[in-house]
Amino acid sequence: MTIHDLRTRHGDASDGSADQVGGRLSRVDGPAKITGAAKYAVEQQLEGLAHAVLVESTVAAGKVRAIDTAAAEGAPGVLLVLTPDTIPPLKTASDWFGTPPPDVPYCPLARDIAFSGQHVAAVVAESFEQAVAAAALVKVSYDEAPAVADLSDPKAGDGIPIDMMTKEWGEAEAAFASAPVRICAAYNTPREYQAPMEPHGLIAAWQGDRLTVWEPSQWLDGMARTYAEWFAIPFENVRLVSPYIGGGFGSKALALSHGAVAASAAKMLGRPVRLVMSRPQTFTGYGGRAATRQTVTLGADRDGKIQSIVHRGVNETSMGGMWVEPLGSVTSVMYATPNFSSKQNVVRVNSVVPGAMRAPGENPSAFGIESAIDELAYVVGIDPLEIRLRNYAEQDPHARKAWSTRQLREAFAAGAEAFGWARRSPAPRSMRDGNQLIGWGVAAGTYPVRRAYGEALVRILADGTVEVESSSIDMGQGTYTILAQTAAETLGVPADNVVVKLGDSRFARAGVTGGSRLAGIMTGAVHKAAGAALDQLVGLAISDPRSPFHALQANTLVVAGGRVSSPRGDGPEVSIAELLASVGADQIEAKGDTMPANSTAEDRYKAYTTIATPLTHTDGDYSRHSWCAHFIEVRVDEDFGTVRVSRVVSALDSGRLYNPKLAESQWKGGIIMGIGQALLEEGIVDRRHGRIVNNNLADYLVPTNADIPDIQTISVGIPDPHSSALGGKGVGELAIVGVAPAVANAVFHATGKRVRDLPITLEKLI
Ligand code: MCN
Ligand code: MOS
Repeated sequence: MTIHDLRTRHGDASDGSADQVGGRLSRVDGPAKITGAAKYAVEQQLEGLAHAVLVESTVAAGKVRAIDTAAAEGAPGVLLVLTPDTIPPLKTASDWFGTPPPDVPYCPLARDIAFSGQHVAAVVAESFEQAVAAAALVKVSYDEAPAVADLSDPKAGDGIPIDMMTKEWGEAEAAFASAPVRICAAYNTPREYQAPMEPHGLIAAWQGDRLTVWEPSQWLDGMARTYAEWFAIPFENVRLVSPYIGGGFGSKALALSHGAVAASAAKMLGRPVRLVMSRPQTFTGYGGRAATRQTVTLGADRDGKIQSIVHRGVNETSMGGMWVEPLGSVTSVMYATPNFSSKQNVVRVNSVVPGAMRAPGENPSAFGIESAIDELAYVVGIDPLEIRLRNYAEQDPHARKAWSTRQLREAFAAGAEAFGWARRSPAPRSMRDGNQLIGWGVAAGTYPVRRAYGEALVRILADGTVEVESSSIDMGQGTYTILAQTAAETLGVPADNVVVKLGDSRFARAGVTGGSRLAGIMTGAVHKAAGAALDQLVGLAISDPRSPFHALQANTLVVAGGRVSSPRGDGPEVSIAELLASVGADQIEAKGDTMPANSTAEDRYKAYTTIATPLTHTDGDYSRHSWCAHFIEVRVDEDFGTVRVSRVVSALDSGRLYNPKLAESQWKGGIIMGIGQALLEEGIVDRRHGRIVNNNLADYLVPTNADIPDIQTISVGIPDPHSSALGGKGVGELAIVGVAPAVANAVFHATGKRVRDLPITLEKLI
């Protein structure tokens, strides 16, 4: 059986629209993944493959005094032991904004230690097992220095103010002081980790001064740029290959130091080198979500109308790197308030630099404001849903622009109806089932519509099938599927006749898959490329003297179901293959992109290899966001304090959906991740060594099927022409935003106990 045979189109069988945008086509890559036919990056079988294993720092601060490699070098199968002294220096690469880097050498193995888990050496051997065994023989000694373990470390201090995060209007402090109702509380979120199924890893191979890297990647063009700059070779000389990715959740967008180690080793040996991180190594190979602290103060009148929001936030960053988790992002747009002030600091600690994890910023931000407004609701005695409607922001309160679309009122209404919110008894501890306390909570979420650029190539082959090529990626979101639908709809062919090829940097280019922007960008680019290919096809059919349509003198033709005919139904009807054969064309090819028409080659290079994108979500006249409302039921065991989420209804506005089946799956994935965040996930720091103790999937808990009830999602979006070419808004990150506060609010309703520190574990309830 070939991969193609395995592709089945069982969407809703009754739904004939699977060939179109908006249809419920099943994942076209699903069968290949499930049967094992899909080859992941490190599964490539290459001649002469050698295996690298990292040696990591066991202290969180200080200097490497010495590395004794003698035993490792003498171990069976060992080809190379790399240390800061033996790995050739690379060049420093530019950051993801494309800022020109300083002309200083870059060493991916550290002498100066800034966190436990930093790479200090690597062993390369004939087999993986030999490399693991030899890595254990590398003896590293340190001059250890005192470390700042985490945010609560007394040495951590208040941190550095990030002025660009300040958002202020009105007189927030004064309005708070004079408000009749005042609440003030602190909300904390711990370090959390992306924990994708597939760990970080790669295979690097050189042919002369050309480098091929098979590596799971959310950004082929950006990572290719980094590799090219490290090794001082032209961008075109690097090829990144990443057709399948076992999840990323933000962790796979950048080339990281382990990649530099593997590519250096491959160059030194003249052999391809594979390096795969162990699960514990993934916890420090790329940073997870930064730990955060927020204080939210709300001043309101007795009807629950907000007069003032004063918000202060802090997030962890590393000693040498800068990560800002924008904590005021939801606080500043969710509710109407005449007075507002939000400020943020970052605190340097001895950890890997934190990174992007599904809805960075919006996620913890919503935990603060959506918990705080629930607290306000109880203080003033107003239903938590009603108080949100009373403070509904009719326009973006920060940007002072109209919403492009905001179906949040509709989301509250649809969610409440489906959940049965009207039957909620308001008092905490007033609903129970035996010894289970039942709580119902609500919270809203939002995510901005980020827009950038992408290009696609569409090829109609002689047999009438269609190929779509793009260097964008599918890490599970459904890119393969929605791009097949887009090409199928635009060209008038069945989606089964479209083969989408992604994940190769030789293809037409794309920017980063982050910020839930890829679907909007790439459907736009494919729509444009397919439209251009269709124009060529119809043009040929009308004008080529050999075409069966030539005599018709038509000015347009219809292509549907892969067949070409005249709009009036007179004249012939032939397949695309027959038409191409009649005019002697091998294929038709067209490129489409979403760049401004006058863009230069340099503009394009920048657009695809950096995140310095000019299109903010508040560009022009509108403020663009996705919105959602989560209604959650929890059951809390009165004796043991264990919390189970027993029911979830979420109503979401992501604009037009390209594929409702996949959007629902994305939303559910986000909600599940949010339940994990609410109840389970927490990187636990060993204060003595500044180390994450639970750096494995047995101790770092994520939800299993048994933790997750049926989840109902309701789409309330309408097409949003200001957000994307085809009217969709972001889906991938939206649904995680607001889940944790909805759970916390439900736990308060069940127990009368407000937990402001995630996760909500049983000891916090007793
Ligand atoms: N979609 C849709 N209608 C829309 C928008 C999107 O039907 N209007 C569906 C499509 O199936 C599309 C998917 O939702 O493929 C996601 O689209 P979009 O919101 O544009 O997000 P991206 O394609 O840019 O994906 C990135 C996003 C991010 S930033 C993280 S983090 C995340 C996420 O997607 N990581 C994921 N979802 C993930 N899903 C899986 N399985 N694995 C991850 O690592
Ligand atoms: Mo998503 S955290 O923007 O990759």
